[in-house]
This record gives sequence, structure tokens and C-alpha cells, in this order.
Amino acid sequence: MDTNLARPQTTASADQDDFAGSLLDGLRKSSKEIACKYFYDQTGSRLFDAICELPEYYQTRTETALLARHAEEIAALMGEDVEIVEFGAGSLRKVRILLGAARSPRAYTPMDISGEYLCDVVRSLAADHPALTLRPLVGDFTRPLEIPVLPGSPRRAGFFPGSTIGNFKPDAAMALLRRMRTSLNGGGLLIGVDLVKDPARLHAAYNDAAGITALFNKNLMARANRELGADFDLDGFAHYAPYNAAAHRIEMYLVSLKRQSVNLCGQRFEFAQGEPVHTEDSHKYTIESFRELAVRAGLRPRAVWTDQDRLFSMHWLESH
Ligand code: AVJ
Repeated sequence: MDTNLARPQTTASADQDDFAGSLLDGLRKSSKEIACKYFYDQTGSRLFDAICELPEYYQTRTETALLARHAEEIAALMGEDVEIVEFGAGSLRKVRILLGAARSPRAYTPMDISGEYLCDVVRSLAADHPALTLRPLVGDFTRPLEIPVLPGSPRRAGFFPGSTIGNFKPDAAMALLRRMRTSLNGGGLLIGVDLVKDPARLHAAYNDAAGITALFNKNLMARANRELGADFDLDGFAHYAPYNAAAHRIEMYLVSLKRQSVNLCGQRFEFAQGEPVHTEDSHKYTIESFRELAVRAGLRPRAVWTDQDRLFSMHWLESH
């Protein structure tokens, strides 16, 4: 058995079972919606990994290159003996770059809502970093975050890559940054943020030619069929992801292609022809507008890195 691999703990805030409740609530609204955090079951996490490899989806490769290029400088800002806490850890590919440069990191605490997936990826990280203390936490980082303090209470560095912050409306993003700040006990936060740019480029990233993003979007309904015995007709809905320039965000929908009804948990839901179900927002920022948001959350922007084409940004924010 791996000695450094703690069994993934389920935080008090874990709510994988809440899918049914959230779905029922969302479909009862006059503007139907499904919360985007439910994308990430095992299937959805793997589909998201496939999105990250798409030619149109510049975000992952741009951020990974930024991390690799500035790893030494980031490691110096984080300091020695740090506990790296990752919010929404996913595949762990990016943190490997950080861990490679970090100065005798004390521990790595990845948090993710997808428990099975987290188990898989943490197991393989453990094999590559046998001396590192790993503390996978299965849970929802949007809930109040109580991360148990390690012996010796090492300084924390938060890691929140991938522009996941973009899934929150600016006020909610600010509130989430505030909660993260609290849970970091005075440590800093390294956060990746997608930037505003040519709408055509943004549109292409969420409307890929291979149709993987459409599958990812429809996985919400496929998941309801698998887990809750719902009878969504996946061909009866279209993936639709326009860029709303006035709100600086991609909006993602599943649009009903016909008048239809769907059975879910013993209830019938009617969909009009052309009716949208909102599934995700992905907000884009300028470097300045994101810094303003961070300041409102009580964080101090200390460093920022961006690529030549200004596609993506990484910010180091301090909390003391
Ligand atoms: C993981 C939230 C950053 O908004 O770009 C990718 C999710 N949705 N394609 C994003 C996503 C459609 C992604 N985030």
C-alpha cells in the first residue's frame, strides 16, 4: 500500500447526492437551468480532459505553458514547506508542474467533487511523488471550506487553475475568492483566468468541430438518465454556446428541438420547441477587471503572467 496516500476523505460539504434535488429545482424554474458543477461525474471529467486537448480550446495549453515558463518564480513566491491546496483538482496535470518546481513542499491537498476520478489520479501522482503527503478531499469547494490543519500548520498556497472562477457571476466569484482567502490562513492564491478576446476565437473554443463540447454539455442529461433513471432524449436537444459580449461571457444551453416531455423522479417536465436549458456561464476578464475583483475580495494582486497573444492570465494574489 502507498504509505503517503491517505484515503480520500469526504468533506462535510460533499453533496454528490444533491444532483436529483438540484436538477428538480432547476427544471421547475421558469427559465430552466442545470448547475454546471454536475458536469463532472467520471464520464464528464473524461470529456472535459478531451476538451482540453482540442485545437480550438487554447486555455489548457496556454495556461500549462505559462506555469512551465514561470514555475521557478511561482515557487519562490510560494516559499518553502508550503501546503498546496487545489480547488477543483481535475486531472492533476497542472499541479505536477508546480510540484516539480516547489521548494520542499510539505503537502498537496487536492479537492474535487468527482471522488472516483480523484482517487484514480491521486494514485498515479502518489507513485511519482513517494515522499509527498497527499490529502485528497472529495467535496464541493463552493461550500464553506474547512480544511483540517496539518501538524506544524504549514503555510498554505491555494491553486485554482483553469479559469473555473469564470463559472461564477462576478459577485459570486468575489464571494468565493473571499472564502478561499479565509481557508488559506494568510497564504497566497495562484489563479488562472481566461481573458476577453476576439469573440470568434471564444466562440470556436466552445463550439469545437469534433463536437466534444456538445457531448460534454449533453452529459448532464445523460447523467440524469444513468443515475436517476430519467428519459431525456439526447437527440432532442441541441448544444448552443453563444458569446454574450455585453456580459463578457460564454453562455451554454441545451435547447429543446421539439415539444417534448421528460420523466424525472416520478415527475413530468414539459419542454417547448426552442426552449433553452441554461447549463453554464464562462466569464472572461481583462487583467485589470480581474485585479479589481480580487481587491474587492480582500486579496492583493502581487504578480501576473500572460502569454504573448494575451489569451490567458495567471495571477498571484496575497491575502495578508
Ligand atoms: C472548466 C469552467 C474552465 O468554462 O471553459 C469547457 C468548462 N465548458 N467547455 C470553461 C467548459 C465548456 C471550462 N471551465
